[in-house]
Amino acid sequence: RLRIDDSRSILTRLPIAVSYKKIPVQKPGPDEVLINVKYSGVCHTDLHAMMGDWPIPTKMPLVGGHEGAGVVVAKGELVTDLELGDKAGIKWLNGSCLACSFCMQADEPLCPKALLSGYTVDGTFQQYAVAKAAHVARIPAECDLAAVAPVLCAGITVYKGLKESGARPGQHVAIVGAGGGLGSMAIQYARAMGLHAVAIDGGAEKGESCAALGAAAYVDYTTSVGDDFVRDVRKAAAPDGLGPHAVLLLAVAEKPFHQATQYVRSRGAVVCIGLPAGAHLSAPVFDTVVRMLTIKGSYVGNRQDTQEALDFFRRGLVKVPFKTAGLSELQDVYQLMREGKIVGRYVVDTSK
Ligand code: 8ID
Ligand code: ZN
Ligand code: ZN
Repeated sequence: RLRIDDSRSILTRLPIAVSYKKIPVQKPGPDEVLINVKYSGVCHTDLHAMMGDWPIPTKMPLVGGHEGAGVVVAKGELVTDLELGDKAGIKWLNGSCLACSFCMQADEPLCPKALLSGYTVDGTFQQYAVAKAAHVARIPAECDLAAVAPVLCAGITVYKGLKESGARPGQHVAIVGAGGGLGSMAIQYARAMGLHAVAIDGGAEKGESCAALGAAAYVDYTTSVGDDFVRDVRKAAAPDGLGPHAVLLLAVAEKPFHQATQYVRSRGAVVCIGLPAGAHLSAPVFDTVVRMLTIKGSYVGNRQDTQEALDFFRRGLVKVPFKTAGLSELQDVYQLMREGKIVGRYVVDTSK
C-alpha cells in the first residue's frame, strides 16, 4: 500500500474525500463505445475537479479520471471504425459536436458543446466507461496499457503545447513543473522533437528524475530565487545567456506565471498550460512590446495531436515514468499530489 503519514496536520490533509463503491455499468449510445478501462493515469486536473478549483462546476456525483486505457467491449450501431477487443483510450475530451466552426477546423477542444471526461461526464476512475467513438484514442495493439495511459492527457497536452510554442529543433524550451506528470512527458517530447529542455522544479529528487529523462539542465526554484533565478534559467537555457526560446508553464502555482516573461528570450513564447486555482497572469507591457513576446494558452490537443503523441510513444521515443496503485487507493494518490511529492505520474489499476 501507499505510505501516507496519518499524523499530518489538518492543514495539509485534503478536506474532501473520494468514495469507492459499486455503480451500474452505462450502456453506450449509438455513437459511443464502452471501454473496459484497465489503467487510468491520475492528472492534477482530477484533483482540481474534486477540490472545485475552477470557475466551471462539475457534474455531481462524479466519477473522475481522463487518462483511461483499456479495451472496447461494446459499441453503438453507428460505430464502424472500432472493433470489440481493440485497445482504446478515453481522454479529457470525451466528445464534441463535430459541427461547429471549431470542430470543423479540428479545434475541437474549443467546441462550446465539448464533453469533458471526469468533469462534465463520468470519467475513467471506474472499470467501464463510455466515450464518443469519434474522440476515443486509437491505441496501437503493441502498447502496454499501464504505460500508455498518461500519454492520453499529459502526453497529448505537452506535445501540443510544444507545437504551439513555435520552438524549432535546436532551440531551448524551459519546462516549468518539469518533475510532475506533464513535465516528465514534456522533457521527453521536447527532446524527441530536437529541442533542449531546461527543467525547472523543486528539490533534488525531481532534479535527478529530470536529468534521467533527458533534460539539458535543471534549475531548482527552491534554492535559486529572485534575480538569481532569472539569471540561472537564462544561463541554463542557451550558451548566449539570452534565455529560452519558449516556456511551457505546467506548475500548479501562480508565481511562475509572473516570472516567465522575465527570462524568456526576446521574440520568445510563454505557453500557459497549468491551471492553478484562481491564478492570474501578469507581465510588464513595456517588456512584452519591446521584446516582442508572445503569451498564449494551450489546451489539450485534437484527434490528430492525440494520434501523433501516441505514435511517439509507440516508436519508443517517449516513456512514462509511472508508479502503480489500486483505484481504491486514489485518495492517497491525491494526498501525495497535493503535497507535491509525486515524481512523474501515478497510474491506478481499476481492478484493485
Ligand atoms: O490542457 C491543459 N492546459 C492541461 C491538461 C492537463 C493538465 C492542463 N493541465 C494542468 C493541470 O490541471 C495542472 O494544473 O496542468 C497542471 C499540471 O498537471 P500535472 O503535471 O498533472 O501536475 P503535477 O504532477 O502535480 O505537477 C506539478 C509540478 O509543478 C511543480 C511541482 O513541484 C510539480 O512537480 N511546481 C510547483 I506546485 N510550483 C512550481 C514552481 N514555482 C513548480 N515547478 C516550478 N516552479
Ligand atoms: Zn489531465
Ligand atoms: Zn463543436
